[in-house]
Amino acid sequence: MKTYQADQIKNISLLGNSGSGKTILAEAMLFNGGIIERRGTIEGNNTVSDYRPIEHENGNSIYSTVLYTEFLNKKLNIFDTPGLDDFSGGVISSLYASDSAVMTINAQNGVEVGTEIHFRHSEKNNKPLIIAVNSLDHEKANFDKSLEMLKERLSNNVVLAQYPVNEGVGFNSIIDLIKMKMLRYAKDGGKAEIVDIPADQADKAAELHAALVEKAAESDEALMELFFSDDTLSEEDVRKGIAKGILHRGIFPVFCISAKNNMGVDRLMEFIVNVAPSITDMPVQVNSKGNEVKPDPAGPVSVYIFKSSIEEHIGEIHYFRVYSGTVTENFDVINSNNGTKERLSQLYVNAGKNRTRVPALTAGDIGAFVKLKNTKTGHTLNAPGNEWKYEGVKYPAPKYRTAIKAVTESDDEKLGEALNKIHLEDPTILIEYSKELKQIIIHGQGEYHLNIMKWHLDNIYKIPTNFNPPKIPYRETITKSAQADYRHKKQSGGAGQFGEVHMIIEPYEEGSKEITSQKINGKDVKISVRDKEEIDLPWGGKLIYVNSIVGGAIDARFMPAILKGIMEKMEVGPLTGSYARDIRVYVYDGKMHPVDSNEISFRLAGRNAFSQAFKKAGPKIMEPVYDVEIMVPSDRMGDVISDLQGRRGIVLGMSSEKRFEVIKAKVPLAEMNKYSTALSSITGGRAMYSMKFAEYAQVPGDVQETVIKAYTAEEEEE
Ligand SMILES: Nc1nc2c(ncn2[C@@H]2O[C@H](COP(=O)(O)OP(=O)(O)O)[C@@H](O)[C@H]2O)c(=O)[nH]1
Ligand SMILES: [Mg+2]
Repeated sequence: MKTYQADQIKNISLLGNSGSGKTILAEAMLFNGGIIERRGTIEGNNTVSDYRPIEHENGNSIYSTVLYTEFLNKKLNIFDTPGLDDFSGGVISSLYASDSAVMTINAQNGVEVGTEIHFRHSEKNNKPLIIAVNSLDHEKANFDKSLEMLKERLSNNVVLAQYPVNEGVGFNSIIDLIKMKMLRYAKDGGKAEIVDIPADQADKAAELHAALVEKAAESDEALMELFFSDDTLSEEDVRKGIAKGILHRGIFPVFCISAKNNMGVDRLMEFIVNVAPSITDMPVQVNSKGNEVKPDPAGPVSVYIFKSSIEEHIGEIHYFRVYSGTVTENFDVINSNNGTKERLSQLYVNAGKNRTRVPALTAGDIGAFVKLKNTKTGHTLNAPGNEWKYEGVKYPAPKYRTAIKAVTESDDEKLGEALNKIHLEDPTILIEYSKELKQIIIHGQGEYHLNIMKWHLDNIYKIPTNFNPPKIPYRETITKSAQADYRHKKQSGGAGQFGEVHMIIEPYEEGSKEITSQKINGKDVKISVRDKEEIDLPWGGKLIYVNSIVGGAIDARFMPAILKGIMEKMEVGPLTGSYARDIRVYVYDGKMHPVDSNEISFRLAGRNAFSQAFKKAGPKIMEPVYDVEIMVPSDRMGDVISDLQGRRGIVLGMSSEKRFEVIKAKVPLAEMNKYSTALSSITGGRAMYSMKFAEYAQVPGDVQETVIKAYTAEEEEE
């Protein structure tokens, strides 16, 4: 394969609802480029893109696949993405590595849930978008309806670049409004015969052409002036106008295809290679030092790894995008993320699992490395001397959790290794070994997402596992002040132990002031602050440790031992054994023994005094509360809100954003179990949401009772 230069390379993501024909379109594109000799089918489980066992099992793309093809002396790098929102990680990393996207629409259904969701991803990533209405050969194809939905549900900037002459069974002709010609295809598609527009289509074509020309003119002032004076534009100027309009999402041109019959695909590819942006048209990449990294083939080598996968017999494959320079084999680079040296021993371009070795790849291109030692997704490799990094792919925060356990304990280690591999291939699956909850918690994007993960554990790694309800990381705190004394004394032979601690504890809040006196046993006791330690607890919240000892009742050297004792109890709250937080402790009095006092004695006295005081101080359970943001079509807003209220959620606000209502709420984590599944069933899958930890808040009395009961029952079981 020849080495392509930046402006000859087009990186495109295929977006669209599941079943809209992305994978089949990719297949046709590879065929038209001569990369494959025959086109596979979904039913035959032999497409280049859906090559993984799980994809054959499901008849659906699960991961994004990197493919390439060559057309008209240009290179197209294609990212075939999964349509289901649970797998949006693959969509987001693909968009990151592309310069534009093609959205396939199933002409039977028009705009679907996944269309809206993917459109939104393209919007967030600010990538130009071309629309391909597919399956025009289907008996139920409805182009006009699809177009109407596109304009209504996606954008007013949707404009026809083509329309079908004879949609439905026998579909073979398209009017091209840029060329102002008709494209006619033979039965098995391929290359169009280009003929004049027939008389009966002339008026319609002229009218739609005018609309396209006007839209193209809108994208550029000079073109607009030209358009006003001449009332039309040359084909060249229309192309220029469209290119500009596409670039800033002012135009979403609509093309017509039957991916299955390979019709319209050649023209779509021609448009992509000639008009869609390449890296040189897009905003210049900026590295973490704020410097522009120009896509210069002679510049220093800098590549970003946007995706990794593990293939049988090969191991890890790392897919990269070249930001600067020309990568060649046997080149030595430095991984900027961990400082290690890597040798790029082999360089590939991929079409699914098929790899072709290439001598060089230049800025703007996409390729793959194998046999790297210490490199992972998200890392940057640079020519020695440069320590560039990039902002990188921003994966969605996890929003679905489950606990997982190997059925047989002896599989634990194997399970850990398998989970690491799964995370490497899919960074939206996060693994947390929670010491606190004594569970392995898997975080993902939805129930289906984690079920697919389990399928891999069962069938590929052969590790039987169970999913269990994940525990909630509760916290404990106190609601009022309390006092306790404790004397630890042991004098049975040998060296004795003696320590006595008097303490007051109270709830702590950011900015609250220390007390100056306290009534103890009917007497006002003055409390002064001699020394103070503010401890940021590893599990969140604070412990303020105040030394208020007067008259040397306890030596300062014993204070750390007392704190140690308190911390031991902070780790296992008295109600549910959860971590405690937000407490201020005053040690104001005590007693020492000239011989028997030592650290152990004070640690134990501190621990027990704290434990007793805690129980008297109105202990309360706190739970994690999340900020939840939900985007929902207006007609489902009421249902979503009442469901949130059933989850003890507090709606903080609502606002309208393009095409959606946005609901912001605070909801306890304990009530978010299986939320993605519930939300999907309330809205027919048309809502999206994200969640982020907000704060710990005290649980209501009835919930506290239930939680304590559950904890006690579990303790008894153990
Ligand atoms: N009739 C017809 N069916 C198509 C066409 N393109 C794809 N399909 C079928 O639609 C189904 C989904 O296609 P696929 O490429 O997997 O869609 P994806 O989920 O978007 O990747 C498969 O059964 C395809 O054979 C087309 O142009 N016409
Ligand atoms: Mg697919």
